[in-house]
Amino acid sequence: MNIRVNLSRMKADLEELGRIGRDSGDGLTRPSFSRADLEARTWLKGRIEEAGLTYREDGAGNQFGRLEGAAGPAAKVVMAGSHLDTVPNGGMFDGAAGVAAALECLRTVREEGLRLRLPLEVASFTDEEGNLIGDFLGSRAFVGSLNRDLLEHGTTAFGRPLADILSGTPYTIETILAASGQAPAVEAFIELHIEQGPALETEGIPVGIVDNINGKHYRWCAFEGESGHSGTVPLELRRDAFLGLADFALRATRHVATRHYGSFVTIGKALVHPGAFSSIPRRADFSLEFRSSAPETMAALERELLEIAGAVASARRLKFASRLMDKTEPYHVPERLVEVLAGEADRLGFAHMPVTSGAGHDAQILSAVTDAAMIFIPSPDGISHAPGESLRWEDLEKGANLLLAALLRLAS
Ligand code: HGY
Ligand code: MN
Ligand code: MN
Repeated sequence: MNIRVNLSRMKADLEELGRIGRDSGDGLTRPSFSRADLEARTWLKGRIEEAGLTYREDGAGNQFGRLEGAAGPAAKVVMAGSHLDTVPNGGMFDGAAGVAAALECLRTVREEGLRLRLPLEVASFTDEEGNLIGDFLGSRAFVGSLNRDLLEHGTTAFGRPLADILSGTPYTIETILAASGQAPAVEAFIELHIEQGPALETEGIPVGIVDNINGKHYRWCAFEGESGHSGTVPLELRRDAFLGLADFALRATRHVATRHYGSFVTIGKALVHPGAFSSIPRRADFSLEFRSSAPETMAALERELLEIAGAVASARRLKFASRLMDKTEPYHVPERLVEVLAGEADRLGFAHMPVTSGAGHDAQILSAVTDAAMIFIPSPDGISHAPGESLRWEDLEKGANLLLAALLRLAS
């Protein structure tokens, strides 16, 4: 079958969606269940219904559009999609490109009057970005891997409990936990996404076929020392928590760069107490995030980075404590899907290359219940999670046509 997506329709969808949640920093701030997100949800529901697909939501607010297949409603579904939520001051294509491409594929199949063997679904998952409780709230709800205790007692990025954020929406912790019971059996899941890194752009290749998705480990940590007057306590007598953090940050980065090249470590958030210019920092709270594509490297990084923190604490007469906030395992994409995507890309005449995803994605979570794969398209200048995030429309068209070809093959 030689059917193709309609780029101008996808472009119009993304431009319209890109106006929902505009912030003062010329980016998009559309965290799940915010006013902007609720507006985007309404927009997506309308587009799904206009496309003649059957709309549904589950208890976690995950949104779906369905096109029935000849094998009937109980058959396994071939699913494609991503997420509509964004990081604060993010870009307009992270997640949205995958939802728009999946919607366009199903719209095209329906318009062509094709009756495939298996049903197709477009999916948009709640809170991929982790503004609520850990990353991937929606896709974790879908696969049934959520922790009730965390949902009830965890604190969201807004400093408020989840139940607070949910008030005023049709969802509760109970409906979120019940979402997996509503999930259909899935034959395969494919997510189109911007690469968010420089690999495809550097090689000048329009399509990436993801072979691995890095695991991520995220802890909230603290060094504890002793406050004092910045003008009277001699340097050699201080127990300065900020210096502990600074020392750890440099040693941890050097360690990962030299002993685990290709893995990542980031301290993205730090709070110094009491935070006065004339007080020696008594406490430094900070986020510690590390990522790698190998499970054994993730285990080594956890052990070694905590050892470094302990060594810094004892050298500086500080206390160190940390707690796990969230973690995902590295994911290796099954050969059968890599072969489908590579075969269809060859048939379409698209140059492609294997890419490891440094970013986490819903596909990684869906892999708990089905085979999941990803199609990457280039991120000009490798920019993402920032207002400058962009894509080239001709690359999106290639990626979406590859997605369409893969869906037709998997559902036939
Ligand atoms: O953190 C991640 O990699 C994803 O963007 N949530
Ligand atoms: Mn994303
Ligand atoms: Mn993201």
